[in-house]
Amino acid sequence: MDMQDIPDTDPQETQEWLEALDSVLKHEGAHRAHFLLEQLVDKARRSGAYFPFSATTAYMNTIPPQLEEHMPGDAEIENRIRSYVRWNAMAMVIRANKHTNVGGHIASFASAATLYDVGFNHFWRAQSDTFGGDLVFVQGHSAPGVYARAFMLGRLTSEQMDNFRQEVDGKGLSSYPHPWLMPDFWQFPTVSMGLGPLMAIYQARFMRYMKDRAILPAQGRKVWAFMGDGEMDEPESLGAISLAGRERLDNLIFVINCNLQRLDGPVRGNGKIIQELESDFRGAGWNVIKVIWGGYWEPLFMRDTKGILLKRMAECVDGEYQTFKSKDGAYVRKHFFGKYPELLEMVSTMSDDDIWRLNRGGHDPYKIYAAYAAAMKHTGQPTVILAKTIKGYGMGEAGESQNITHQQKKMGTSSIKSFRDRFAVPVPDDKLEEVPYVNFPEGSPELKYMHERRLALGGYQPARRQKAEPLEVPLLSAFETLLKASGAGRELSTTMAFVRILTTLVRDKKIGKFVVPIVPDESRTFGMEGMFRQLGIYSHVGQLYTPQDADQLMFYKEDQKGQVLQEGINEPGAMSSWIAAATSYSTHGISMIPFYIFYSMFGFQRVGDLAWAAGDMRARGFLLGGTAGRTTLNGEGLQHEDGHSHLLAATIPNCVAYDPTYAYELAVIIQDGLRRMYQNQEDIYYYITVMNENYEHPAMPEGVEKGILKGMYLLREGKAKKNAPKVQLLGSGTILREVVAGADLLEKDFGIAADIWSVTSFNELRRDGIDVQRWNMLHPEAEPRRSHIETCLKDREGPVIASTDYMKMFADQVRGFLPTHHFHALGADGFGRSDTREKLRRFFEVDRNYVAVAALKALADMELVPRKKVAEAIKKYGIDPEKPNPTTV
Ligand SMILES: Cc1ncc(C[n+]2csc(CCOP(=O)(O)OP(=O)(O)O)c2C)c(N)n1
Ligand SMILES: [Mg+2]
Repeated sequence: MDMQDIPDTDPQETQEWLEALDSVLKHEGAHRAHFLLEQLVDKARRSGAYFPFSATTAYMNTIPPQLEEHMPGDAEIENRIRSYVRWNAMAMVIRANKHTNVGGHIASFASAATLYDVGFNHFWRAQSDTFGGDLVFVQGHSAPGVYARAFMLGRLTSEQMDNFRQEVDGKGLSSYPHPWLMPDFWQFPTVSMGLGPLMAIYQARFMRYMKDRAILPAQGRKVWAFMGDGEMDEPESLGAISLAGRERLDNLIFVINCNLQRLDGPVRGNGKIIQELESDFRGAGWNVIKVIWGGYWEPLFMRDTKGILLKRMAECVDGEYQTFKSKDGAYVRKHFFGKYPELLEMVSTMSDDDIWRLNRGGHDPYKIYAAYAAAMKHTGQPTVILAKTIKGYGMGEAGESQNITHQQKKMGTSSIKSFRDRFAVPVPDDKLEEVPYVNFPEGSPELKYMHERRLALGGYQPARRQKAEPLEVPLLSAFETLLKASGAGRELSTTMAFVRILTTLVRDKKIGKFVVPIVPDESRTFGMEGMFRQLGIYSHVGQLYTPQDADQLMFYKEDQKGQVLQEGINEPGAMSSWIAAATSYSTHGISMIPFYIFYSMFGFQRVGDLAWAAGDMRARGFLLGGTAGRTTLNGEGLQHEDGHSHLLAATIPNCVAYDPTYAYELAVIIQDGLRRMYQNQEDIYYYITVMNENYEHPAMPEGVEKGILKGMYLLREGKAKKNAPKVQLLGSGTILREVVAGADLLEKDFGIAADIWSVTSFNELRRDGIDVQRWNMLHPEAEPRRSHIETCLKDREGPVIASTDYMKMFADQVRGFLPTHHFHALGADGFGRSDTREKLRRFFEVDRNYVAVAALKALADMELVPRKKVAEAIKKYGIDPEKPNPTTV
């Protein structure tokens, strides 16, 4: 039973208890009152009484008026500024949609204007030479309001405003916050709902990691994240709040704009989103500040001695609250106050207009200021501010509180007129049609005020730093041991080679401390447990227990200065940590070098949208897809064997992906990645697959570095007799070794000369091919350029056979850029299954025998060998021609 449903069977007794409490509050304070109440509840529970748990408080503002910190500054001026910002935000959307259909949103910012305004005027400190700045995640659909303010401050031109959502010809403004598109303005992409809240939590956590490791000074910086109430239904939005609570991230402030609506309709028509979120966040250990009612309600609360108003407020559901604000004062009188005669009496002297003016907390700058000030001061917990607002505030019949409001991008002249009147914007009637931008003249008190407020807070926002001090990265020779042959009988996997590289890097005097190893719960899988002890696992509180393995060399060491981020079984969280580290050059002006290693199957397909956001954010760092390949992970199966992560990586334009085979290839790739990202400061990131199959590694052949980086190089020249038929065999990852074995079979059994090419990146070969093809198309009369793959193969004879441990589509990417059309791709299409590597390679038809058969068939198609040779090989290698296609079984 809810509190409000329990009948008061003895009001006099109730009154006595309440008076006793009042007296304690008055004479001994809130702490004492809290203590007594907890004692009472505890006593009752221990005596066997059943008290249902309630994580919610009354449907009131958390901060009572007498404890509100008063807003400094000039409220009148701020109000005028806000009105102009509102108008310009609306105008830019309407103007953009007059001659185009580019879309845009008015209603979201209309509901959030005051929430942003108070932040910009009083709280958000810019980054400067001496201060790191607060980080503000702006809600994606509120972007027009942020542009409007930047325009008034002279940071954007009216031409740019008119080019909202029209970026192609230059001088445009992106629809939403996208650092990729506006690299000196937006810091955080937020429009894919849920990612903003999740990334903000890890941003705050990473900021503390940097501080604990003495890389950043303690400056009391905050991460502010704005989000919609509908957005909170995304699992990503709430999924990490317990981490923020557990780690007591008091540098984090969420502001949830509870306008009660999402795109289609109410968020919780039959309930109350603010109450629901309050219990979620309180349960997760957050400080919750509800900003529900505006100041105009206060006289009514004073008269609500019997709590009837509060009861009415509590029993109303959000669907009703929304409907009230789509009507008028008379409707609210009848349907809200009208339910109880005492309430009707309470408002009897108020006009309908007075009733209509009863405001919501999220539209009252004083209440918002008080909430923000309290959040800034709160220690030991993250804070969430739940602000109740009205969607489409000020849009009147064109959208205020209406279900259609989210997508409203046009307003009729009469709605524009009432918008103008409501916010007193000086646009004459004959200009209304045009919806002109408004601004305060140079030297006006308002414009001065706007600039002064920002200067007092260190400068303008949003603003994004594009470069940091370059790092001095090690030369390739630092990884010398990996460039040499591993030696007879000394087998290792590329994962082990990677761990050696990482170990070398963390020991590097110049950049070692900037390296951030990140793992979900898989360090032991990757052989990285040595780093636990060596580097320590980051924990803000250090280690409060003796670890079970304390007597061992590589014990589980948690440490406040720990370098490893061990995220638990939480790939989205680990990815968000990686993003925070990979963008640290911008957010903190210090380049960090994150290496996030994970089960490749739980990479791109699990956190693909974050990987996309990372590209947008111009992240710089390394992602390592461990235990990669569909046939290489012995014995696992359908959910673990990755045959497509490279294709997913290819969808991200600035992600450079490699599938190396040998330790020296890995060393060359990582060294060059360090050079490109941290020395040259290119906005790219790396995805590298590493495998767990142990084998011997050859020494690096002379002069192959360039080829490794471009995507392919000649590994071995065909050895057969001079006039023998020739084939070009391409391979990547562990399957390259099957290709080598296949070449041996071709030479030994059929006298065919096979040149072997190690393809480190089909993705890069394709990008290069497309680029060259495009240039040649547009320069028909110029000397044609050649792609790297064409340069490699142009003077080589025979068909091309490419084999990988990924879907055939992976190798097939290069088909269009070859000098020959005789091309065949082998790959592991279909669901994985558990078995040994040998069996799986046979099953997926990527083993050495299939390499040989595919090569012979391609030669037969070119009439360079008779067809019967192919049949012979099929028989010789014990292949069943009637075996079903592995994709189908
Ligand atoms: C992952 C994802 N799904 C769907 C959308 C499309 N979308 C954009 S805004 C919106 C409604 C947002 O409602 P709310 O979070 O309450 O924000 P408001 O505009 O009300 O402030 C939706 C569904 C999106 N941007 N991202
Ligand atoms: Mg909403």
